Amino acid sequence: MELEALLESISEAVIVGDRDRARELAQLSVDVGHDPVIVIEQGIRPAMDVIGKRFATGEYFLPDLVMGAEATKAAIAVLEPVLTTSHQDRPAAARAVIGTVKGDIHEIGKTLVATMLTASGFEVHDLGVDVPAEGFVQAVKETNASLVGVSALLTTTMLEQKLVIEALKEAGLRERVKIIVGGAPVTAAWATDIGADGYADNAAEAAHLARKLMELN
Ligand code: B1M
Repeated sequence: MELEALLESISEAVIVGDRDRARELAQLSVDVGHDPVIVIEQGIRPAMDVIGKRFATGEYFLPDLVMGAEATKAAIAVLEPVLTTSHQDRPAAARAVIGTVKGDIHEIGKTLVATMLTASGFEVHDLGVDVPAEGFVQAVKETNASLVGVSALLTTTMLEQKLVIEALKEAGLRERVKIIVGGAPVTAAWATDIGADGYADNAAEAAHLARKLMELN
């Protein structure tokens, strides 16, 4: 299947929440050798935006969000091994901790960033979702990580990103780590305002930024 047609079909499968079709199309994209990053960023992510917009306008309801997320996760489960194996030969670049902030259970984007960081050679400790500021502090202490990734998907929870940075400062760890932030409502201006070291719009950019901040590029 041509890339354009594949992107359109996988997008449609995610929008209607057809998990089996999404998985099948992801497998097809792997079989024909399409770039998984393109499939995710140009096929799946725009589909999630459509779902989000339909939810916001009342056309879709919570179960539709859940079904879209399930279809996305099924597709990504097929694409993920390709993302990680393509860079497996690189030595561990640095240690990173990543999580979605307290009060926020959106995991898909954060997990993709974790995957891309792993693919870029980072040893990644994924703290999961709904992680309080102290959780990030504790993880930095325990792992001696030099990179902290903080994801937030809600306009209400993005404020928590600021609290994570403040907590790291209070714990005397701020100078030891580079902090990157991201998630749908997050902007570069917000990252600057809260004193983060950088912002990335997507998982591939996040990995690139992380390597740059670690002076690994
Ligand atoms: Co929610 N949700 N949701 N949701 N959800 C949004 C975010 C929303 C924009 C939809 C909408 O109304 N238009 C809206 C937020 C509105 C706002 O804050 N202004 C919203 C809402 C309102 C809610 C609830 C409050 C709904 C309710 O209960 N009434 C609720 C909140 C729950 C909570 O967290 N406390 C809720 C729940 C859910 C589900 C659980 C049903 C589900 C998540 C399932 C899961 O993750 N397991 C869900 C989903 C699926 C979405 C949308 C539709 C899709 C999110 C997604 O997975 N996108 C979303 C709409 C949207 O984003 N357009 C929406 C795909 C993913 C690949 O993209 O996560 O953006 P994304 O990640 C990208 C980049 O942002 C970036 O790279 C990723 C890969 O390219 N990135 C980083 C992400 N983190 C990064 C970190 C970095 C760098 C880059 O550095 C560390």
